[in-house]
Amino acid sequence: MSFVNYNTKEVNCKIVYYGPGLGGKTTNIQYVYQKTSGDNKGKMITLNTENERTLFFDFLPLELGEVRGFKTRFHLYTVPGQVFYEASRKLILRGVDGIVFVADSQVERMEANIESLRGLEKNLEEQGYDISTIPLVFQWNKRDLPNAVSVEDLKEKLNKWDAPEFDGIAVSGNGVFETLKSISKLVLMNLKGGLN
Ligand SMILES: Nc1nc2c(ncn2[C@@H]2O[C@H](COP(=O)(O)OP(=O)(O)OP(=O)(O)O)[C@@H](O)[C@H]2O)c(=O)[nH]1
Ligand SMILES: [Mg+2]
Repeated sequence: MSFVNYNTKEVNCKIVYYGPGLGGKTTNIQYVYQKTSGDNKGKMITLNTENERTLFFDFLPLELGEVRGFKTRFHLYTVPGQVFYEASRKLILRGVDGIVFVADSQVERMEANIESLRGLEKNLEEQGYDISTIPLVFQWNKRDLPNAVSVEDLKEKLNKWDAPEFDGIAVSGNGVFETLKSISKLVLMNLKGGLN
């Protein structure tokens, strides 16, 4: 749930990057961090295992301009994708305003994508959210790899809600800002009616 401060005219929104382990969630927000100027970003916080897997979360605060005179601040989080960190994922989803599902296009990760998405649906439901109404965007990541399945296949198996979707090669930044712009727009549209 976004936090609106009417005294300081600020809005804080929470965007969570969700998806299977090694899908490229951390790479997405690292790229955003690298390409955003210092005035508009805060410190990126990363809690990793020694082999660079996300242990608890990554966190990046961003300022993305004004909407109706309110300064908008986005807090980007990633969840740890490894299967056994379910409790952390639940915690990180609390108060979420928008979700980027980063799918791994590789054929051998299709089951992991499906399982992760199922987990997301369930975790949202437990917190009283409905995946069909919450702002949601898909990123088909790792399009550069030879074992990537077709986008049609990913769409059919994962995007039942016809949510916006983008091809990604997060290691080189392809699709990263398109994805972020799309989700922030959806979140702000959801919120706009409430800003007066
Ligand atoms: N070839 C290729 N590799 C990628 C791409 N995006 C990310 N990677 C690589 O995939 C590996 C995992 O990326 P991460 O961003 O750490 O994945 P994650 O989703 O945060 O993983 P967890 O934290 O374990 O959930 C890294 O070695 C990345 O460099 C991509 O588009 N193409
Ligand atoms: Mg990670």
